[in-house]
Amino acid sequence: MTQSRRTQVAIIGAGPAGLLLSHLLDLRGVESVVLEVRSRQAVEATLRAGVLEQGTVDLLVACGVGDRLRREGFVHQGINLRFGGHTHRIDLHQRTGGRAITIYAQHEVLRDLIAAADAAGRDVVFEAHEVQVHDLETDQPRVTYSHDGQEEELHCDFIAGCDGFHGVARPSIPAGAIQSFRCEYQIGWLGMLVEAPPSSNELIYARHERGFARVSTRSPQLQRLYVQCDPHDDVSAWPDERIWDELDTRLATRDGWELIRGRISQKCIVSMRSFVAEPMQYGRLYLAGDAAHIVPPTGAKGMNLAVADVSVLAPALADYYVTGRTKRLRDYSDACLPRVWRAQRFSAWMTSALHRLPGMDDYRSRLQLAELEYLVHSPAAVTSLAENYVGFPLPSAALNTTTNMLAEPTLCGTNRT
Ligand code: RFL
Ligand code: PHB
Repeated sequence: MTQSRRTQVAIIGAGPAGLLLSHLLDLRGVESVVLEVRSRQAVEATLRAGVLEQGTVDLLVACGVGDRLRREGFVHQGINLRFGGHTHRIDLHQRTGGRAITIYAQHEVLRDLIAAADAAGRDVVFEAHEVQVHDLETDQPRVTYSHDGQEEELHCDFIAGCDGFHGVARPSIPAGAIQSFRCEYQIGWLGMLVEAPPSSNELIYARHERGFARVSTRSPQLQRLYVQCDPHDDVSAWPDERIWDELDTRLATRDGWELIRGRISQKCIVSMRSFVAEPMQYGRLYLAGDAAHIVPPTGAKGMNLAVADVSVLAPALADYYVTGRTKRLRDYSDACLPRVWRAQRFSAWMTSALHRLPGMDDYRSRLQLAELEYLVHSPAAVTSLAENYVGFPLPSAALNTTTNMLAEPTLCGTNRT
């Protein structure tokens, strides 16, 4: 027999978008249930992003989940571009009036958000299978799923599709109701975790004839390294010796800089693509994060965009419960898309400026070098790179995370516009 229950907002996906949305709603007195297909252990262990924009850090701190991030994250005031055997430091701090990025792994952010959900007694259902959304065009949508062999039905006022690029929310929208924009770059990144102290104090983005390479860090004992590869490669095509050879070649400098080696503990390959769904909503379903848009990881924007989306969606939903008005919800997609496209432009530009793209001939390779030479010698171009890389501030309303819902009349379940 199907078991039924009710919440205000059903959230699909316990990634950064879903877990942060649930947290921000809770602070505003709005109830939610998060449904996640994977186990808690898998969610807390999956390696992904590492670069948090200043605005993301500010929001996580303002909403009370930033203590460990502030203690354990590494604040970086610059990044290095390396090409032609030379390294050029981009001073993010100086170029952006004191802003910076923080290196703190995505799964650590998720651990902090899950701990906050536990502390607040919020409902996060891990291993929720066969999730399906229903009645999106009505004001009483539903989500069905199975959990522990039991069929479940969750009635709600709104559904947030925070289930990533391969989730179920976006494909549930009728064909023709949203427009998709996409680009496949036909290149991949092989990412590894290396048990060794950092080879560089700040991230290195290297452009080389043989392809891109990147040096990042996770802790005083762990490095995160990437090399451009064929997206169809299997990791078995990349034994350790090949990885070290490629990294040494692509990262070589004229001043004898050396990459610190260590045991490679994980390898995985990701394909570079860009995607945007417009609008990011349909009926009572709102898409956020990778469910609505993805970027190649070169610009380190994906998780930051997921955070920016829910920083708009949470107050819009809360506003509905306080005032009964749906205007901010109707405007959700329009409010998010300018930032999404700005990040698309920047990520596509950084990807094409630093990678060996398929079909790239000698002429285009020289143009790429000329672009980078211009960039590092032009204060205007450096400032443009820096302000995009550290990210644009979130709207100030997003940082006001403690709207006192209890002081206001609650119109839960009504349909006023
Ligand atoms: P996520 O993180 O994919 O979370 C979606 C969650 O939904 C679950 N799910 C379902 N649950 C229930 N039912 C279903 N049918 C479901 N289908 C899926 C999934 O299990 C998952 O838990 O999406 P979200 O929350 O939108 O967050 C997006 C970010 O994860 C992503 O954009 C970033 O990781 C991208 N990214 C980076 N972003 C940054 O801002 N800075 C970085 O430095 C950065 N580096 C990276 C990256 C992504 C990378 N890869 C692996 C593509 C580096 C790499 C290598
Ligand atoms: C990472 O540390 O994993 C990382 C850093 C910069 C990027 C992407 C990923 O552009």
